[in-house]
Amino acid sequence: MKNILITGALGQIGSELAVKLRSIYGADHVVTTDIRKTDCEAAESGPFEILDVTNGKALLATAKKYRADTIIHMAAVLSATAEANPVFAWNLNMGGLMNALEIARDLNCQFFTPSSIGAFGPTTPKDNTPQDTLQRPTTMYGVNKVAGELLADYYFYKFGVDTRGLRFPGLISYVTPPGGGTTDYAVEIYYEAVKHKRYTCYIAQGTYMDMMYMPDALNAIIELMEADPARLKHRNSFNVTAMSFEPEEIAAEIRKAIPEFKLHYQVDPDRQRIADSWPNSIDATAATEEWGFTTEFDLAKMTEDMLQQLAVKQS
Ligand code: VAH
Repeated sequence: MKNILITGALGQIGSELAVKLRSIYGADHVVTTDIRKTDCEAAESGPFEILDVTNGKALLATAKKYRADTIIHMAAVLSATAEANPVFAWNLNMGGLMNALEIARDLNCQFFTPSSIGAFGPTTPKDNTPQDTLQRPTTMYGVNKVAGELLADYYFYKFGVDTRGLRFPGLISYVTPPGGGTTDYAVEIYYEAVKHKRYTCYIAQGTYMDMMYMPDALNAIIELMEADPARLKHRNSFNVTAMSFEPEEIAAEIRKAIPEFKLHYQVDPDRQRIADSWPNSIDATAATEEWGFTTEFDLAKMTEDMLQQLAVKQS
């Protein structure tokens, strides 16, 4: 990877990935793009362009302007937003992806886009979900992710585009809060714990979902993109996870640092329905075997770092 274009670069993953990639490849070798500019390091530490990924001509012009040889396509809406606006989500998530894949084909770029545990549905085996299994999601986001996996694989098999992807679990970070996700509670709880020592959770007690701390997610993207293609039996997309927990478990970990922390519940039926359709835990063996996937952060280590970082950020 030497000239990287990131779409959706000011979102939860992109905003931290851009900074990390610039530290590795050089600021001028990573152009960040998003639908609007916000004051953040990802927009100000190197070249930035306002870009609507549903405008294929603009995306092509930007890729040519920066001589992109790698496209990291992050622009999409997440599960809860997609479920509330399914037609908008299809047009953005699939229209943007199609444009990005076409440009990767046209300009011979390596290509990454994330999938999600949302690509699985209620008929998928829920525990230790295999890499290769039934995928019949019941959400627009899940339909987008399965279609996206198939489309990215198609561009690999049909046109030889070097496409690679990861099925991410819920991602937790203290830099850019997520928006419109189902797993966002696992981020909000830390912010609220530091600010108010209490949190009202919209996901029901006992709801297990896979999660990962952002530093592990960023490393996974870079390690996958740098992996020897000859070792890859899969492309789009690899199961990756670091942990699986339910709200009470993250609260118990928080109480080790904030003993008076209180967790309440006010379940959001829409996001609960999405969460209930997803696995309890997934199996990441294929990622480990094919390109050495590992993680550094478990729930205890992540909680310690999140609370420390947020105490500084919110002071
Ligand atoms: C969401 N954070 O909640 C995203 C992610 C696995 C969850 O895809 O929609």
